[in-house]
Amino acid sequence: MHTTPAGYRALVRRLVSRTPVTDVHTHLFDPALGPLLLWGIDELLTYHYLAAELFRARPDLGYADVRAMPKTALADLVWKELFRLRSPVSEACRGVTTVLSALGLDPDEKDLSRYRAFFSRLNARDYVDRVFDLAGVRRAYMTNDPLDPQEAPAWERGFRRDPRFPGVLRLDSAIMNWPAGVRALRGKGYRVERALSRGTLSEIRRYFNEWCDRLDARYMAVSLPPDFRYPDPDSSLTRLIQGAALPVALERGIPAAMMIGVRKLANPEMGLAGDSVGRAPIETVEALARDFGGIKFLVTMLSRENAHELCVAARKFKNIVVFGCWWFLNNPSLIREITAMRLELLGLTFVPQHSDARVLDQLIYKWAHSRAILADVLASKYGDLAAAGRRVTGPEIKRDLEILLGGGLIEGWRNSPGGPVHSGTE
Ligand code: RAT
Ligand code: ZN
Repeated sequence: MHTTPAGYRALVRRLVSRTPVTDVHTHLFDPALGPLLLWGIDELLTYHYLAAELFRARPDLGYADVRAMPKTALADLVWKELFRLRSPVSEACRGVTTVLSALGLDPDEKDLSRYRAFFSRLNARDYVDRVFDLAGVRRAYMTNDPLDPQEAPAWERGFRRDPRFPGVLRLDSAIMNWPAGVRALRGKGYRVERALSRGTLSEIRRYFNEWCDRLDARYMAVSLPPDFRYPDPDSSLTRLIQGAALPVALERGIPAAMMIGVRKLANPEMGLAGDSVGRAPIETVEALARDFGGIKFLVTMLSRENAHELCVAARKFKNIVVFGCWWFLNNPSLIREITAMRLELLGLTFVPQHSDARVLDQLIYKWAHSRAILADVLASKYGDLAAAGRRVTGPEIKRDLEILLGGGLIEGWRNSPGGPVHSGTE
């Protein structure tokens, strides 16, 4: 009889481990896009989360010197510093360890030669099957940037899609730091000016629409700084979101994802690893949800304080779907806290996690680690519920997990046209 958290734990763990996951935000690519899909030991070890940790262990190293290192030399150095000279206890290091073990490798090799030999025998397409299988992932949404010179040509030529990799139009390169995107947009044939005239906004909408078509984009996404405000007539970014991105989301009936709270290049020397965190005003999210009631907003926020405020906002606006424990929140202690809080405030109406994987193999550890926590937190909730008199059965747990992990919360939405939607008071 499963009536206590401990009693539920084994059952829920088993069911969670068997539920296929739809990963709603990754930086992985359809294998048809060739070298854009990263995988293997050298990519795992040079992941920007680990690059940041290398400088913690070796503050004597120069940023530029590390940047100039060949990838294999950098991977060797990371292995030595973070895995050999110290125990790899950080989450990003533990992740590599989990991956190696899951692949049947000894995670305690002195150097990388055996790992490299192992990966050299694999090919990307077969390896995608193997990793999806090991990670229990059914689909991994991509992050697609049409202004990326590495990525765009393949889309322009066209290729046979792997349906496990749905497309997502990422807006940052076009609209961040406007007029930074003018040149690239003009290069693609869009008649945009630096001034955000009606004509320019209409051309940007044309860019979004045409690329949503080409990617078959399931949603549009942007990452936003903590000082992003709405309304704000003086901000180009706000005007571009309000006058170009959101009208396209509304017209197409696709969600708009906002990832809020990143302070880009707080340390420019570190590149991707140099971004930091800041708390954002939740009022902005609420005002957007109120004024664009016909749009489903997928929202994740980077600061821990915002994680709580976002739950409250989602209780007020039915068109906010909270997703994932993003980046610096994607650590076991915080995932545990945030997941419990979300279950308490939102029931089953949120997407507990996304992987943010940049390297295919990371799906294995990101999902193994998150699944274990989700299972424990859920088991404790079912135990509490049993104590209150309601016993949840195995089939009911399976149903709940499909709701949480199956991707239905972000898919299948049809925006209703019309004015603002208010959820009213509770
Ligand atoms: O988590 C990360 O890898 C970050 O660098 C970002 O990719 C972030 O998730 C983003 O999508 O902007
Ligand atoms: Zn990301």
